[in-house]
Formats: sequence, structure tokens, C-alpha cells
Amino acid sequence: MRASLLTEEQHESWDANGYFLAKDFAAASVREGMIDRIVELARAIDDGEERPDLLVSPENTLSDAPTAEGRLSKIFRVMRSEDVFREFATDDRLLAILSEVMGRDIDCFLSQFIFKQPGAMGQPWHQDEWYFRMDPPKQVGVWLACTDATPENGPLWVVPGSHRELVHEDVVEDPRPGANMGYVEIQGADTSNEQQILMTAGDLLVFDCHLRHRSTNNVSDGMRAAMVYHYSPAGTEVTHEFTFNQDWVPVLRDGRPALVDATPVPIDWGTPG
Ligand SMILES: O=C(O)CCC(=O)C(=O)O
Repeated sequence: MRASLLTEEQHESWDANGYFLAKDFAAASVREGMIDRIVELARAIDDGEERPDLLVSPENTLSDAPTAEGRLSKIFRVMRSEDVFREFATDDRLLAILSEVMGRDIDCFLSQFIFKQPGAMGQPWHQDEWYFRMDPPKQVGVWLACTDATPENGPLWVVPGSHRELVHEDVVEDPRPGANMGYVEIQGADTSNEQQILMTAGDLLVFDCHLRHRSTNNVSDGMRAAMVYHYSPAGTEVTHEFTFNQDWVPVLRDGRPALVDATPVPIDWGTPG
């Protein structure tokens, strides 16, 4: 039997808390390459380049920022066609970790680079599974710190153990003026044991998609940046109609890396009405 790649502490945290940290997981060249590429993409799209495969989501409260990247919140669907993002998503070490918690057949279905510039809002308490509604509901997220995540620049907070909860249905749209597209907030759930997840650039958080989490506002004068991927067991049934930010890409089959077709796939916006 192959030795586990996860430490006992990581296994215990996965079972008891619904997440674990892999410290110092990504090299500086990788995370800096990600930031550089997102800046290039943001500027090119702002200048009119057509990228029907990517979904750009602005930071509503920063619409007056002088640069394209300064006005950006997220770019979704970068994993397939953009080399630096595809290479990380299919990194052998990452797939080996994921297969320990998800099995031998895995798809990556969501990829998003998140810029949180000074003044950007955090995302309220939510469970990613609220958005996904998949069967089986066994999705796993990975959040790569591309910069440090400090108390001031809007780190993640989690409620350890909440991965055992069902999807909370008492949820309202984020009431803050200027809140970003899609932000919602769970109502009335106990957050008294919340934990702040401080990270050094290059650290990776692996988390269960029922885990309640949020991020806070960036009140520092530097940016916080993260690259986030979500994975699912192959064969998952998607029951939710809000799927236009997804792009399903097989990454592991029978325990072996799958060859990814890097041809861009335009967003399917569904049929109106
Ligand atoms: O990075 C953030 O600020 C929030 C990210 C998050 O909560 C998510 O991707 O579900």
C-alpha cells in the first residue's frame, strides 16, 4: 500500500474540521506567474479582446480604479486554456492530495482567480455547496494564496466542523450596497468557533464544500490575491441551473492524470426565458 501523502495532522483536520493546510505548496514563480497572467488578461479584455471562454466579474465598489486589474474581482474558467492555471490544476502533487480525499476519478469544474485590491469587500458566510447543488455533494475546493493572507487584507475565516452540516437554506442576498454579483449570506448559524486562516504566499487550503466560510474586507494598502479551484468526483450530476461559470475538465482517471484538452470552450449561457 502506498504511504499517505497527507500528514496525520492533515488527515485529522480533514475529518474533524473539514479542511487542512498544505504549507509552502506553490513556488513563487507559479503564483507570481498567475498574478502576471491575470493582469495581462484583465488589461487585454478591457482593451476589447474577445474571450468568450472566460467570465470576468468586477469589484463593484472599485469601479473608479485607474487600472483594469484594480477594477477586477474575479476571472472564472481560466483553468482549461491558460497554461499557468491548467498546469497547477493538474500538478501531480495536487492530484495526489485530492485523490486521498476524493478517490481516483476526478474532474475540475470551477476555476477562479480572485483579486482583492485595497478597499475590496469580503465575501459573507456561505457554503460553496449552496451554489453547486451536485449529486453526490462531495465537492472539494483548493484556495492557493498567491500573496500572503493577513488579518488586514481580507483572509478567509472558517467554522471548523461545519462541513458535516447540510446546505443552509436560510440565506439572503448580501445586503451591503455595492456587494459583488452572487454574494449571499447564511442567516442565524452559530459562528462562535470561527477561525481565521492566515496564510503565507504559496500555502494551499483544501476544504470541503459544505464548510461555512467567509472573507473579510481588504483594509490594508496592498492587494490580496488567490487562485481557487473546485473539484468533483467524475460522474457527478449537476442539478443547479446556475452553471455558466463552470467548465468540466477531467483531470484524473483511474488514479492517472488525464490529458486535458486546452481548446477554449465558450461559456454556455443557457436558453433565455
Ligand atoms: O477569497 C475570498 O475572498 C472568498 C473566496 C470564497 O469564499 C470562495 O471561493 O468560496
